[in-house]
Amino acid sequence: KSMLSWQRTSYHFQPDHNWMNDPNGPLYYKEWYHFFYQYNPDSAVWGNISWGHAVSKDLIHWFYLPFAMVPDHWYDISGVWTGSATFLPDGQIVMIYTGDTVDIVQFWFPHPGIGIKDFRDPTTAWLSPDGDKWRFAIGSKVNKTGISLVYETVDFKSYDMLDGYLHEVPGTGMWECVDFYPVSTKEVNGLDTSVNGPGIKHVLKASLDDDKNDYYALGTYDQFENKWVPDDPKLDVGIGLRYDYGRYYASKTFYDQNKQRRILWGWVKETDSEYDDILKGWASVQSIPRTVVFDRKTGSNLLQWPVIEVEELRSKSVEFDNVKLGPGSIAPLKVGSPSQLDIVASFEIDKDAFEGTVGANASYSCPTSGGAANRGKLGPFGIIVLADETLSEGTPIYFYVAKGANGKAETHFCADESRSSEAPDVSKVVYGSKVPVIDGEKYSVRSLVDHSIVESFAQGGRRVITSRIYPTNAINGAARVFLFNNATGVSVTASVKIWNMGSADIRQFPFNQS
Ligand code: DQQ
Repeated sequence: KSMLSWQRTSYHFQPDHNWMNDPNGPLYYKEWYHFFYQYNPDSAVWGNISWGHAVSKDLIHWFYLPFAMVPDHWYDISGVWTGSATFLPDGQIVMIYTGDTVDIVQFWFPHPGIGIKDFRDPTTAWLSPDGDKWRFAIGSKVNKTGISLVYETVDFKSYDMLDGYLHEVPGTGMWECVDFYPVSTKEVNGLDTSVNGPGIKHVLKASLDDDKNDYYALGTYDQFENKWVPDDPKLDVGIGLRYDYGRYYASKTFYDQNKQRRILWGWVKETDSEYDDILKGWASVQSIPRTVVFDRKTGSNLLQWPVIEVEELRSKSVEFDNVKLGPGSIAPLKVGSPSQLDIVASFEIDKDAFEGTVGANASYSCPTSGGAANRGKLGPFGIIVLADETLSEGTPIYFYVAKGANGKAETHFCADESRSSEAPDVSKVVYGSKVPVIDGEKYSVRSLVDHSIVESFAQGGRRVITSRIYPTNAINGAARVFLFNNATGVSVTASVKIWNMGSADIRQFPFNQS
């Protein structure tokens, strides 16, 4: 255990020990943020699923509380699965969740054409157009078509299924952990789940059981027809945008009425072996909660950003301004606490060389183009985190600009895990996607580094990549940070600010203290 103990994160939420998965029923109530999570009280692998519970004043420092729910009724005896919270006008809170019965059936309201095991994870409820009924969605599938169904209720005791589907997308398989919420196209504040009307789009998110990623799409919700229609059918749920192009699943938002914002939680799974998880005695972390807003610049994306409270952990900072990086160069950055950092970096590529370059790896794609070692005319360039002195280990987070013969440029944002660890039995892939870069914008990235997790946000949160990595040399104080430019055809100018990050205080609630 001690050999692997450095892998524990210092400012991400995780239980003291054992297995955790999906975030459940997050909410703000009587001046406390409440967080619930799928939890196995007995071991570091999935099973005996109960609801763990923790509270916080700031979403960073937490007190663990006793379990909120354990499998103790016939309808959830095999597990208290994922669910969501709804506030009623009289101040009551309703939690609706999926119960797993003795024969591993997710008991709810049987529906023709739908398998009894393919039916789960109710959303937060919203009000029907006339305001007298509650509605919520669940995820399911019919053959290989992912679907979402909507139920209506007055009292959360009896329910009617509405006709048809909220939405369906062929070929996407089972939809888990559906999320459905409004975003303002005009203002930066978040919206309560029941809000609809002009200047509002609705986000529909599904966690695809088949490929274990969270896909969202922007669209319009017709509450009278109870149908959601994507803005762009090519970017529909499950075939278009992801919240995160790394390790991230079963996410869920809630409206924080305290600060008028919508906050996204997501489960970050281990990518080491189950054997290592048992040795460590724990598995999984939650991402740093993120605020979610509509990207008014592109009109076609969400922006995700770590909640402002994480900045409370920032301490000493160092700045490196206008660092010139010639083609094929690398520059070490001296930082204080290299395994706990908040890094903000921006890059500009030499204008004349950029414009003079025509046709540069137009078919580039992060997952398949050979990672940060593959040099092109206009990329890759970026930062390397959790590296050791000799770069035998390190994780490059980078941009790669591709340019078609027509002179049109496209930017890719990637994270390359292939040299992140010398340990056997850990998954090491190259993550990433294209990212829209608007005229006048620099290439910009923010990375939160916390021992074995790196969350990276490009272009103000238009694209996000979470990496779960297990270095063996680049640990604690031995880790290093580098800037690099592996492009062959351009110089890059980088400006970077790096903060040391303190640790979050996460412990049992002191019940015995007065
Ligand atoms: N995890 C829960 C289910 C959900 C799945 C069970 C997603 O409710 O569909 O632990 O990770």
